Amino acid sequence: MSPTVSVVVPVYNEEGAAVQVASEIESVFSKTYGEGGFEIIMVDDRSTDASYARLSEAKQRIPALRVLRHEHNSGKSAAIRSGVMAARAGIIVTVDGDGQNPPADAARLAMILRDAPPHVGLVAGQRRARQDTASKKWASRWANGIRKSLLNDNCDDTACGLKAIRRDVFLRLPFFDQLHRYLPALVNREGFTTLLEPVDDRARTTGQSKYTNIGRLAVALTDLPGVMWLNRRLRKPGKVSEAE
Ligand SMILES: Nc1nc2c(ncn2[C@@H]2O[C@H](COP(=O)(O)OP(=O)(O)O)[C@@H](O)[C@H]2O)c(=O)[nH]1
Ligand SMILES: [Mg+2]
Repeated sequence: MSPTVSVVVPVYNEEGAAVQVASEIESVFSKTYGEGGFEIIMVDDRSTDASYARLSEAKQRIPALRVLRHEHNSGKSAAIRSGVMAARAGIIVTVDGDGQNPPADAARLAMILRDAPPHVGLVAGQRRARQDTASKKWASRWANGIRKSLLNDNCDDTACGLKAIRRDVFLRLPFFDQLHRYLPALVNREGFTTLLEPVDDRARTTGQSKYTNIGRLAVALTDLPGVMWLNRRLRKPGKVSEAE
């Protein structure tokens, strides 16, 4: 029997947090979805620390846990995509591997998507009070404002790691590095609706953030025009019918 929800967790150098994240997800999801109702797919992006070894070892204790590993480091979006491709459920929920996202919120987002009408493709978490540095919050507010006005995606926090998405919708999206920051815009482009849902955020207690403000600005300057180009090049065939 296939699970109802696949929890996909991108992991890069999170040896201090990854196993704890898997255990917390297991305890929350087994209550909500029951044994066999969910799977946890942790995708190690060729970490240079002990993340993969620790997760592989934790598989003995956590039956719902699957551990994938990339041959080459290729970024968070690629890790999410590998997890979605391997997933056995029709509903995916993504959770960061650093412990900042509360698993209870992940279970709730997946439930909202499961109960939503089919035109809802994505339920995107929006962090109420981000537990990050002031400079990161300021840069993020600024970047989100620009992206929102240019793409009209109505989303104030696209970088939130918590997102529930239909697997078939995700697989229809064009893939590029940093795709995960543009999910609302790309899901809307496919004709699906995005629901925004407030979630909590926790401070990072171990490891280091993988992103800097300058690094994110540099990729945004490439990606934003790219997504605008994708939107301009969209042509919609409307309903596709087949002769009887
Ligand atoms: N697989 C993979 N995951 C990454 C990469 N960079 C960041 N992540 C994961 O994405 C999540 C969010 O990254 P983080 O550095 O905490 O970003 P922040 O919360 O915005 O500071 C964490 O689970 C990271 O382990 C990467 O290059 N590959
Ligand atoms: Mg984080």
